[in-house]
Amino acid sequence: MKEKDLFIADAHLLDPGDANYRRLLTFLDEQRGRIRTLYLLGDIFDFWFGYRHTVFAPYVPILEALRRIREEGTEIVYVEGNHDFHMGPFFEQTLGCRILPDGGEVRIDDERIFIAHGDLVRPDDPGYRLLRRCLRSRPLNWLMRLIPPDWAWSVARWASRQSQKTPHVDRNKGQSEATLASFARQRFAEGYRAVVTGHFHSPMIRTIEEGTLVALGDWIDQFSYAVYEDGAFSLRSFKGAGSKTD
Ligand SMILES: [Mn+2]
Repeated sequence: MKEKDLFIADAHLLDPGDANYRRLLTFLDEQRGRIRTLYLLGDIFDFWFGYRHTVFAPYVPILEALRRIREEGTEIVYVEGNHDFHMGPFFEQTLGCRILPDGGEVRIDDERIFIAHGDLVRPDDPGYRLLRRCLRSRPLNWLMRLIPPDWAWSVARWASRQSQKTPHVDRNKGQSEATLASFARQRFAEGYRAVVTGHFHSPMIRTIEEGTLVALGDWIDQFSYAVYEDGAFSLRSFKGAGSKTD
């Protein structure tokens, strides 16, 4: 029976030998055939670019796992993150995903749910929004197609290492929670019943007035994810192979 939906974000996958990568494959394999919709809320990959006929070799195992899940009838919804956008033909056609570049509304059991990666919840962030627009622009898309994929991978790895060195304002937990809560309140005022986001790497589930706010945490060392089942959200953590997930 497929009556539950799963939400996962921020795995930042890089190498199939990494512990978090292997654990995600195990988890998806255990869940196969039991998921109605799998919501991937961004930064599943540490770097993705959707070429027409090429995928980065380290991602073959996860792409195959997603394809198997899809074959069992699970829908996949992908919200782009700040590390994975221009999802391209593999996600759009081969996996038949619904792609929401900036997040947005989905209907679950006729309820309006707002899903987002989370990088756009801060209202006062013009610098980041400009950078985000440039990275997603058509000229950059063209440029990416001219550069050999091996170079693109190296540049992205370098950029990712640089960004890990500079502490980001979003790592401030209290401030992030307040920002998220105020973002969620606005969505609840618009009639959404729940807001689900990734990006903040800190799992949290809160009931605010009439709505539920879920921050997914990450799949780097927390292995946290959300489940929507029987009309309610819950936040869980996957302990590893053979553990009782539910
Ligand atoms: Mn992110």
